[in-house]
Amino acid sequence: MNIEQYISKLHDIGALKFGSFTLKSGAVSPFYIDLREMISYPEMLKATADLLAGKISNIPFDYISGVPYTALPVATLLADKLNKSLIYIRKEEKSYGTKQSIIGKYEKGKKCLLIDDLITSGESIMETAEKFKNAGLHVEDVAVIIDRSAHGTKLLSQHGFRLHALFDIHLMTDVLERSGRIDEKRKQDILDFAERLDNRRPKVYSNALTRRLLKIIEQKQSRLVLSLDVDNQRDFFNILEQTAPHIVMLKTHVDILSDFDSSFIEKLKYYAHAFDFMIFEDRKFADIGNTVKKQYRGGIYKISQWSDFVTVHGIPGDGILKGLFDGLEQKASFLLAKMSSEGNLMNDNYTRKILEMGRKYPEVVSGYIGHGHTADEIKRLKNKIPEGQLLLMPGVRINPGKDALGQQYTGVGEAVRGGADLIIVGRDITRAKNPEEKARVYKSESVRYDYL
Ligand code: 5BU
Repeated sequence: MNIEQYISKLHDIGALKFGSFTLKSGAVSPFYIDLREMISYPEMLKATADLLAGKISNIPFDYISGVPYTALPVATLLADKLNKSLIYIRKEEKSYGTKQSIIGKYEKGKKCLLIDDLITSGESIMETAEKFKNAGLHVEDVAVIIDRSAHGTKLLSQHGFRLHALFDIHLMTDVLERSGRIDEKRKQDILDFAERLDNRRPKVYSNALTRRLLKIIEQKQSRLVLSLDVDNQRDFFNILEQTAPHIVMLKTHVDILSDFDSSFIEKLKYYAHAFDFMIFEDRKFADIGNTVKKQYRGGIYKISQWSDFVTVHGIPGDGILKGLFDGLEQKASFLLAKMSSEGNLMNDNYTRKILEMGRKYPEVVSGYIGHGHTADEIKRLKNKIPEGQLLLMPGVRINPGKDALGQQYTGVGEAVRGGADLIIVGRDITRAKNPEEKARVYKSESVRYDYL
């Protein structure tokens, strides 16, 4: 069986499924791979071992190990074929007896080849490799049936492992499309999905505040920022109380409130702590360093005392960042790279310069406010964002459109498909009959393509 026949056969036996699958994270994937049932098809099990044997023929190793349960039968066949002995790590920790978690005889200092069914992030296979290493074995090579991540090879090589995959999702979709098993649209959906997963993979984030935000995203399974633009405290806290469980960050325009007093800040901090969200005052600073320094720390609002993040215009040059953040700890900004309003003057050249500026100050620039009308436009912007910084998108609504004053809305699906790390939603939630329910909808839309 050659690889093309093998992929087609995997589809025929139901190991590769296409449609709409809700993953553990709640994200909806256009494909699903389940190789467990392959054991019911002896010719497929044998073909897997044969193809793997061809793939690893030049690699020196002493033992073969399959990761239980799915890869273990394949590894057994391969061990038989190559006349190598098998070892494996039991899936469940043994709490009695010898406490030895590696099953099978081995000598320390020897090389072990790891076999798994598929890799997505590479993390679980690296964890297994670590256990073998702790037991005194060398693991350098990992062979899998499917590499379904776009950059799995790179990821593993950064950690000192070589990945050998029978096929990746590019080959998989090519073969299935050519044989008429999927159409071109489905193929594109699958490739897009995989790419988005890769974009969302944890990176080295620019500063401690960004990392905290990412942690909350993971815990709350939400990428929703609520923009709470109401003019009195009663409405403010009423809406906040209903929506707080669904948001990861609250965006304020504190100067909109007509009844602001210091109790507002105390209450706000209390909610942020109780419901675990961060605070972001959308102040859009835009003056010389000396002035913004005073605006940020002083006046009646004393923003620097309670807001984790603020928005900043790069137009005055990078002195604005020094003025704002010099001497402050645990505070960061989002630079305005592209506004959502119609006719705004931020052209591609301006956006590029803002990203260049932000790249130089990862400690105080957690990301950028950006906007696009389609997933592709957003994706193009997202791809330019420096590593470790985020893309936040306002002008997002379930239904695309405009308001009467030049605000432009892109559909939430486009924003999320384009790879926005956070979506900022205001009136569609705050003016809803039931803000709680609306926030819940945005929350689940916002993580539609996450893989956690
Ligand atoms: P809306 O009600 O979802 O339209 O509220 C959007 C919020 O985001 C509002 O507070 C704006 O001030 C803010 N915003 C924006 O809409 N577009 C931008 O480019 C920037 C901020 Br920057």
